[in-house]
Amino acid sequence: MDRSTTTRPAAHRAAAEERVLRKQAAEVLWGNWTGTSTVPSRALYPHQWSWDSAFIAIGLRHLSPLRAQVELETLLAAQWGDGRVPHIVFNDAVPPGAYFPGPDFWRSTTAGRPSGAPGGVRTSGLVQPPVHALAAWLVHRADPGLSRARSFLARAHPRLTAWHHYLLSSRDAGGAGLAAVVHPWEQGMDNSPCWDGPLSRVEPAGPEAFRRADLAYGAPEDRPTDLDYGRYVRLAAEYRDRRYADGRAHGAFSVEDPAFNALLIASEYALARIEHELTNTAEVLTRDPDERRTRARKLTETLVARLWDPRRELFLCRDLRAPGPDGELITERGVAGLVPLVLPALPPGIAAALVRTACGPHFGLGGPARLVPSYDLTGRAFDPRRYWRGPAWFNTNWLLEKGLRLHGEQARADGLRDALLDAAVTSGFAEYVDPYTARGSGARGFGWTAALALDLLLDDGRDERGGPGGLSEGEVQA
Ligand code: 2M8
Repeated sequence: MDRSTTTRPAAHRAAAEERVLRKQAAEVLWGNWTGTSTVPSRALYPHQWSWDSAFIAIGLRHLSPLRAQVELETLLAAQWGDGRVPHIVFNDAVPPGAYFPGPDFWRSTTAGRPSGAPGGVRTSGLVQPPVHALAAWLVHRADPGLSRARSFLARAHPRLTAWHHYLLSSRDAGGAGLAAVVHPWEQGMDNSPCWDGPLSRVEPAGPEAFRRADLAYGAPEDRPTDLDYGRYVRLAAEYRDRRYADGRAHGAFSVEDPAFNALLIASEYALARIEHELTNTAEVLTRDPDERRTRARKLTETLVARLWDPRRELFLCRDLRAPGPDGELITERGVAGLVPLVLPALPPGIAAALVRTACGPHFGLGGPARLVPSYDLTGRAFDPRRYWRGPAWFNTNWLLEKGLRLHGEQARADGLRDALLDAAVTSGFAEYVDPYTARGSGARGFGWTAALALDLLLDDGRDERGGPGGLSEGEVQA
């Protein structure tokens, strides 16, 4: 595969259509802006979510680099003393009960105190995939002058470093060097069939333990079930009651996930770029950025050693609580297993195998599926409507578009880009869509759908000297 090709997608979309898309996406982002951050959806998710904010900042940078910086700064200001970046930062102006589980459930200011939860803002105690260093780098690149004037990177850097350190130390539950998640909400693909096995060991909390707010806005057949919620609540309450202590022995759910770890590695490369920029401009003295790049390459090797399944030609999740010294690989095929395509140091044979899998019967790219589904089209649990059990999502497809481009698959990337832009507009910037028909489900006016559509439209490829979208290993000169 030719990694040096960096052509831009064919400009066959009419300029007028692009103007409309841009205007509509901007309206979504302005409408979801609260003054300091962006909600994923005004109705369904009325607070700030961690990986949503990272993806949103990546799109927002094209409209307002300042707001994109503030978006990430607001999130990072809620970081805990142990380095974790919480998965939700609550807005106290939102009525209690508008979202479940709210701040009274998480009790971050009391139960989170031993782990250094902040006193001035209420948060959840879980985390989400670490897309933030990648977002910070791309936001910086959108307006380096503004970024330097505000010392954006210099202020973000220690927080991003502490965040990655937390994941690679406190969360290394498997002892092999990868980060483990302790709850499906942490990995972000909440009801993926990949979790059915590990969750079956969790005794669900009774219906009296929770009052779902999501069903007021979403159709029940598009959302997780009550049984799922019972298990989510049990796991989260137990973590809270352990005062959010991490450790190998704790918790009924402990999984090494390929997407979570691939995003951590992609963000390590971004952190190396950030450190290079900070050293160049003498804003701060940092460690040698090459050390971090070497670590990212080693982590890629570990990811392959721990999670690659050569037979399925896909990365799998490792269930650390399954019997055996190292747990067991979960044999379900989820889109998380394709996400390592974003990694520049992936062995070429594995990258080629991932492309085959994406385009084969299980994910249907370039064939029956318009967009890559969240789960195996032929899988026993496939459902084209139900949340992360089949529908196509814009963030995972955006990542795959970048990964395809990174590994020289320009034509496939162009096709996916066009399909994403079409689906974003025709679905009213839906939260997720049927992978075959692109019919929208879930929230409309969804933050990362609008942001990533904008990015696909407006990314001018400035980071493509070394590789697409800031995902390469190479140097990017300031
Ligand atoms: C969904 O998750 C939240 C819990 O964090 C929920 O269902 O209430 C997931 O799609 C997650 O990936 C996303 O970050 C969040 C907000 O968009 O919603």
